[in-house]
Parts: sequence; C-alpha cells; structure tokens
Amino acid sequence: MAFLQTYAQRATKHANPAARHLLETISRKQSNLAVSVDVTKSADFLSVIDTVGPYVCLIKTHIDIIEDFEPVLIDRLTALSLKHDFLIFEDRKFADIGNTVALQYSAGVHKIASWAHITNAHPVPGPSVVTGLASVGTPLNRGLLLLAEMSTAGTLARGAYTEDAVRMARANPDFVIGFIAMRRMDGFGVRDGEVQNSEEDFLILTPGVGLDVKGDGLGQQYRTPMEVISQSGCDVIIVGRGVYGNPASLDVDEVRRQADRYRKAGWDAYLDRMKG
Ligand code: 5FU
Repeated sequence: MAFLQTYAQRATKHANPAARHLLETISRKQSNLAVSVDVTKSADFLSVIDTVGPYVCLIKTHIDIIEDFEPVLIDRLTALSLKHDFLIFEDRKFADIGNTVALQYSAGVHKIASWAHITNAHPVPGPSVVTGLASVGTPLNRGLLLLAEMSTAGTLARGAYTEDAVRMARANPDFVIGFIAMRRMDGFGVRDGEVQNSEEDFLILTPGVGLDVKGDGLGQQYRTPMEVISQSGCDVIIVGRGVYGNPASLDVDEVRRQADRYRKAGWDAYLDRMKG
C-alpha cells in the first residue's frame, strides 16, 4: 500500500513534477503541514507566510480574497516560497466548462497557472474540467487535485460522486496528482471488471484540521492530525485559523508557535502511521 511507504520513497515513483516536488519537500522539511492563509490584506498575508514558512511544505492561498492585490504580491509570494522551500497551492476550486476554466487558470488579474504549483477543481462539470485545466497546466509542470470530498457538514461530495471523481483522476494520471478528501482513495470505488492498479498513489490533502476546536459554527468540521494522517491515511494536513488565529489581531509569535505545534503533530501522526 502506497501510504505505508515513506514520503521519500513515494516521491521517486511520481511522474508529475509538482507531486514529486511536494513529496520531496515534505520529506526534506519533515513537515506534512500546509497552512491556509485566509487573510485579506497583502501585508498580513506576507507576514503570516514569512512566519510559518520554515514549518510548512505548502502554502494554500485564496488569492481572490486579497483586497489590495497588486501583481507584485505574486513576486513576493514566489520569493518567500524559494526562501523557505515550500510549494504554493491556489485553492481556486474551478468548476466550469473546459474553455472557461482554461481562461480562469491562465488569465485574468491573478494568472494562477503562472505561480501556483498546485490548484484544484470540482469534478461536477465532468472530465472536460480536467482537460481544460491540463491544456494550461501540463506544459508548466503543474498538478491538479480533484475535490472528491469536503470537510463541511452535509457535503454532497460523497458516495457515487466521490467514486466518479476517483475515476476521473485515474483517466488523467499525468496531471491529476490526488484529491482533497478526508481519507485515502487508492483503490477506491473500483467496479467489477475494472483493473486496479496496485501502484496507485494519490496524494490526499485534507482540510478541516484543528487541535483545539471541533467546528466553526459555519459548517466546518475539525479532526486532529492523528485522526487525519494516522487513522485516515491522508498525506497533508491543511490548517488555517488553527495556526493564524484571528486575522484582526495577528500575533506573529503565537502564529510561529502554532505552526511549530501543528508541524510536530502532523509529523508525529505520520511516524505513528509508519509503525503500521
Ligand atoms: F475543499 C475544502 C474543504 O472541504 N474544506 C475546507 O476547509 C477546502 N477548505 C479550505 O481549507 C477552506 O476554504 C479554508 O481555506 C481552509 C480551512 O480553513 P480553517 O481556518 O482551517 O477552517
């Protein structure tokens, strides 16, 4: 089973450059922590990223929530990713026809494909969403995650929808590197007559992670790193407010302390999983 191999072993087997880069970074930094930096001011965005940078494998962005966005912000974000050795994941959740998502990914104000190593898409439009994004992302060595599941209470991404998301990924192994999901998806939903690839190794990036609270009153549901990484076999914990706290009163020392705490909790959970 792929998830019982080390991150470093798995890196050697992935053909997609973004997947390989992420697994190598996790291994090198001993961090399966992604911090989701959901703040609305450029200065806060850069300050949080510079603070948590040493502790993370990945920074997750919602670039469209930045109120004072200027293109230079991307130069600064890219410089921080090189300074601290992390990848960038724009959580754009594309969900339109192939032609439109290709334009949304490559153009507009944000030009996401030019700087985000990884982005994601809802499977709801069907395979053309992957084809459209791949036409832009593949030449740039980017990787795509499909939203097979979500962390919210009452999500419709379940059952046959989740199985079909996995099938869409299997049909595009060069570009689709894994899922936003709450558990492992290798071998998931293989139907009678379908051949299962025993080497299948999807990356599972999992939001809805918190050590102190169980929810946010708006449908978000939190699980601990031990539940996510060790018990459910996911690969990366995505933590937002658990690390940066209240954006209206950012405390850089506390943000650093929480990033260190979540990095350690995520890595301890991985070591626990590797004990078998
Ligand atoms: F696809 C998903 C999902 O199912 N749940 C999520 O929470 C994405 N997210 C994102 O992870 C969400 O948009 C936030 O950016 C982040 C979680 O933030 P939190 O502050 O840790 O709750």
